[in-house]
Amino acid sequence: MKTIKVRAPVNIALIKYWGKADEIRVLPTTTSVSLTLTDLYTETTFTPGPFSFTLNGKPGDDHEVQRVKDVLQHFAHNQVQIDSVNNFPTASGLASSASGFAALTYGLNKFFEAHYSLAELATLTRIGSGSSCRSLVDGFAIWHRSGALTQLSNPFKNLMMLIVIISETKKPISSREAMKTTKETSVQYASWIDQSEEDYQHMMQAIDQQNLQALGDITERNSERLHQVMATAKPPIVYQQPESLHVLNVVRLARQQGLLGYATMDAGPNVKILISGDQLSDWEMFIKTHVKQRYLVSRIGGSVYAT
Ligand code: 2P0
Repeated sequence: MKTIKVRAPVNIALIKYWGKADEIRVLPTTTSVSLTLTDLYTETTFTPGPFSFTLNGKPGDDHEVQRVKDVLQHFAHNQVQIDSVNNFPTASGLASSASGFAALTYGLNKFFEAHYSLAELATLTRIGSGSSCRSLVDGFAIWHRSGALTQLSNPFKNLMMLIVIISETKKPISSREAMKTTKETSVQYASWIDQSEEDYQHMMQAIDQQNLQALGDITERNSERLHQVMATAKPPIVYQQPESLHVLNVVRLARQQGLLGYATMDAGPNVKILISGDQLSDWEMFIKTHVKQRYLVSRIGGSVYAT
């Protein structure tokens, strides 16, 4: 066994996953669709030695260590030092657990030479974080209700993502807990599932027709409905902050002025804007003029790999 290093990109869902049909096997109630962010990633180093886990240079807390062990127990060995570093704010709705677990599972497979197939890795990594399976493939990653993971190549060559950082602090409620509460208590949950299925069908058409406007409209509406269904949970779950709503308005304003871009939000206050890369400088200028928070820019694409 020798030291290896693995890099896994963040993935951002355009059709969101929000609830489990099977909590043990981590099967989703809806099919989700995502793209990876080339420039936002987790880099994890695997070194021979007694088990240890650090995240961003600090020993992982009990909860984090337990989740790592939940995945590690599926390998025949456990003698490994795992050091994981994110190049972006951790746990603020930027899908750090997805890139983190994708790197972990893929890396353990290489480090221990376990030879799990992609489908097996997807099944394993879901134990740590459901959405992490989507960081294992390039292009559009589709995580089906059945649990299967498929991939569609991305025909939109010029997509980028601009991420407005509203907050870098840890989220008040974990996605795992929040989606469970939403599923169990929101009267709108059944219609969220139905609508999500429709969104998925329409998105497949938009990708097939290379229709960026349709892709963006579906993305934005799916995200809006995610935050609506969360808000109808008991107690309500609210990740959006006033500054987030301001950025959503700014995106609408930019569109009225001819820019092409669509907003999506996850389990945190940050706003991700899917844009046409040839308008990057116009978008940057627009955001700098209307928004006081800092932002990150990433290219789209790529999947987990050993560096
Ligand atoms: C997504 N999120 O599709 C959705 C949208 C957050 C909002 O998947 O419970 O870490 O470990 O399976 O995958 C974040 O949740 O949750 C997530 P678990 P996960 O990207």
